[in-house]
Amino acid sequence: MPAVLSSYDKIITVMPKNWKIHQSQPKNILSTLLINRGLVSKQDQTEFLNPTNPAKINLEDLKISRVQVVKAIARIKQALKNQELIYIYGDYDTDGVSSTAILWEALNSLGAKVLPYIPVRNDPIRGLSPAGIESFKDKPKLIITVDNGISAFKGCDFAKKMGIDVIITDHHLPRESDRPKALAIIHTTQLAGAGVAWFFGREITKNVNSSLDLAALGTIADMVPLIGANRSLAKFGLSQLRQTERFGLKL
Ligand SMILES: [Mn+2]
Repeated sequence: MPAVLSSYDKIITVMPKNWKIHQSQPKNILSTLLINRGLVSKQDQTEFLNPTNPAKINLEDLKISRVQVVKAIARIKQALKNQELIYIYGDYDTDGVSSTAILWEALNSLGAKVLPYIPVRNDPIRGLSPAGIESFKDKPKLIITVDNGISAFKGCDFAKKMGIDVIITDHHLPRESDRPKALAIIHTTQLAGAGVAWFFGREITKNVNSSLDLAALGTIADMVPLIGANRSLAKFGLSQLRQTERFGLKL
């Protein structure tokens, strides 16, 4: 016995044992486990065990506005045609870096002039900001935020003043009921930033297989609940991750 009880020991010593045993048929352990996770209906249980291929999930199911996606794609097509410089404005955590890579690859595959921007860790400014925009090496015509931007009022206003259009893609809860003045806002709280970027990338390129590995990485690292579309991205993305040719992700 240690001389001093650790806090864990104290908890287990003090805590009364109060086991709640769920009723279960001996043969139906799977059903019991699913119900304990809140998956009661047959449909929820089937979806949990056999997630839908993300290629088949509609934007409407994710509460992503198709009107905003169409508007954003029209602006991207214009940028492609005129070879305008585009910056993907990301974040430095795993979700932010994965999101940035997903959209950079999508646009690069179409021949866009596109650069990634990841803020420096410990920089007090995180998310689209005037200081971030000013630190760009070259002035872009279009900024696409990933995993940030839904509350970037100052960043959007500054970009506008500089003659730069902004497309926001984000999954964070908005801090205010107002939205920043951006050209288009692609937003849902149902996914991680990488999930939002993946579905937007799918709409831009019509390629349903690329970067699923990165979408899974961001989704899992951001610790969003692994149900619904997140589960789909995790399942299909993990199997792609096993065969990835990405140097940094190869085991
Ligand atoms: Mn995130």
